[in-house]
Amino acid sequence: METAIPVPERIALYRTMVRIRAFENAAEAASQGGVSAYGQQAAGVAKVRGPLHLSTGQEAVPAGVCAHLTPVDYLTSTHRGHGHTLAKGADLVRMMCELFGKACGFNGGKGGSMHIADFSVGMLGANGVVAAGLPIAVGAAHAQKLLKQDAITVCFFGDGAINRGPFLESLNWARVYGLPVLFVCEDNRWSATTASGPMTAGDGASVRAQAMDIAATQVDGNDVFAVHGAAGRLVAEVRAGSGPRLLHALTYRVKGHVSVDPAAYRDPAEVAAALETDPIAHARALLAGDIDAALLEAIEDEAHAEVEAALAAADAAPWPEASAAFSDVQTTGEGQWT
Ligand SMILES: Cc1ncc(C[n+]2csc(CCOP(=O)(O)OP(=O)(O)O)c2C)c(N)n1
Repeated sequence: METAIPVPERIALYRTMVRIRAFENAAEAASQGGVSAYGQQAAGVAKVRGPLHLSTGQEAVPAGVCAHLTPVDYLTSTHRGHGHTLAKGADLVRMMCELFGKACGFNGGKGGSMHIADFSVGMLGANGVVAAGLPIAVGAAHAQKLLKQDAITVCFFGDGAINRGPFLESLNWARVYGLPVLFVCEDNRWSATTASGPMTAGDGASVRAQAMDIAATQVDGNDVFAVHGAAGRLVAEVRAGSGPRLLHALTYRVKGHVSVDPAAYRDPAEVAAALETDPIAHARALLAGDIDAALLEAIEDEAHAEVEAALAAADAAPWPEASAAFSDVQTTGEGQWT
């Protein structure tokens, strides 16, 4: 373990992971018609509609990386962005409201899971287009450089995204202009229903970055303390003016591609082996010697209570006004209800 991390920071990392897991479990249950991930199933009305891409089992990556960021740093996310958004400090109740389609959500209830953004904490947006966050991050980092800001940009993307053109274009641009950006590849070994390995030439994100003269580090993405250590070193370099860096975090997508995907195409033995490396259980084991188990349980209880309150608040919150349907969307003419 990275023993140099002070106890309060290790507890904070644990809390971040537990909050992400609690939020996603509850959102998944709500999408299936359950009122709570921890209570009984409800009558069956789905409160969350539309696809949910869950980051279950990947919580250590956003927790370990975002612990080094401040609200003025920027972050771009993916279609699997709940963890990134929460770790960056976005309000959990407003996130749940957005998933419920309510007016109090970050996008007034019109965007849902894949469009959550919260500029007040530097979270520039989830994105349903694979690899689309990369050029947005580089643009944001270029603005930071031109404006001579101290802040940096962090860009999360999946292992599938490295096979799309924007990955090459963005890393090239960032290196040529020496931009303050940390690229973070969350390598969960799957791209929707396809295993990433057999469709990826070479050794993946870090090796491709090095080929473009961008220093890269590979890390166990299920060890939050290792991620924290590696990300801390890279973030410090980027802040000091090194130009871009890349963190390649090896993790695993525990659930299906989306919440309705049973992932029957996977070998059960592969999933079972991955569950053995669950990042929350792993952190709990590493903390056991130094921290009272009762404190860790209290952190989990707090997270569950916070999420239950968010579910209740989102359920009770008003729907958007019909008149809001055409606000904050692209103008393509005189849209109106007929
Ligand atoms: C440009 C584009 N192509 C295809 C899709 C369909 N799609 C959605 S997620 C996904 C897999 C992405 O894999 P990865 O980047 O590894 O992220 P992960 O889902 O594993 O987090 C695909 C192919 C898309 N959304 N955008």
